[in-house]
Amino acid sequence: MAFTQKPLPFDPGALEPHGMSAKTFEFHYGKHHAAYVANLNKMTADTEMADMPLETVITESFKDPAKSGIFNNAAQTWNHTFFWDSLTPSGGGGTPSGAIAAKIDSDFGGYEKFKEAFKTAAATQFGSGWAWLVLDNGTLKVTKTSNAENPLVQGQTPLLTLDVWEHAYYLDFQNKRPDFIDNYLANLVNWEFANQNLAAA
Ligand code: MN3
Repeated sequence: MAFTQKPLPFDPGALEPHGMSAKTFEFHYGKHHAAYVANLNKMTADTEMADMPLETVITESFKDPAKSGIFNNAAQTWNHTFFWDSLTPSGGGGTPSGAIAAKIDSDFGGYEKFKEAFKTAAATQFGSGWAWLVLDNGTLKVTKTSNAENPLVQGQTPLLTLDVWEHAYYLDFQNKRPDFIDNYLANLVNWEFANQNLAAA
C-alpha cells in the first residue's frame, strides 16, 4: 500500500487574507510536500516499510543511519500534513482557549511567555527546520528541530508546528522569517487542533 498525500484541509487561497498566498500552497503543498510523498513511495517500494504506519517508518528509520533517505522523506511527509492542520483560515492565532490555554498558563506562566519562547525557537533554528509545541512527559515545551527531524523520535507528543524552511515563507515574506512567525502566531495557529492533540495524548 502506497503512502498518500492527505488533501489540504482548506482551499489553497483560504489563507490569503492572512498573508499566505495560493502560490505558496501551489509550491509548498503541490511540489515540495508531494515530492516527499513520491520519494518515500519510491524508496520503500517492495520493502517491509511500505506496509508500516507512517509513524513507525519514521521512528524505525531514524535509528538506522543507512535509512536516512527514508527517514527524511517519511518525516517530511508527516511534518507537512501536521503543519497544514496547525493552520486555520478562520479565527486562528492569538490567545488560545480550552484546556491548552490553562496548560500554557501553568507550564509557561502565561500566553505571552509561550509566545516569546515559540518566536525565539522558530527564529533561531539555523537553516532549515521546524518549531514545535509538544507535550513531553506531561509538560508543555517549545522545541525546534533541524531539517526533517520531529518530536516523535524523542517520544514527545507534537501539538502544533511551524515550518521554518525557507521554502515555507520566501514567496510571501522573502527573507523576513520573523514576520512569517509573527503572522502565524497572530493569525493562523489552529488552537482547536492543538486542543484535540492534547486531549488525545
Ligand atoms: Mn516545508
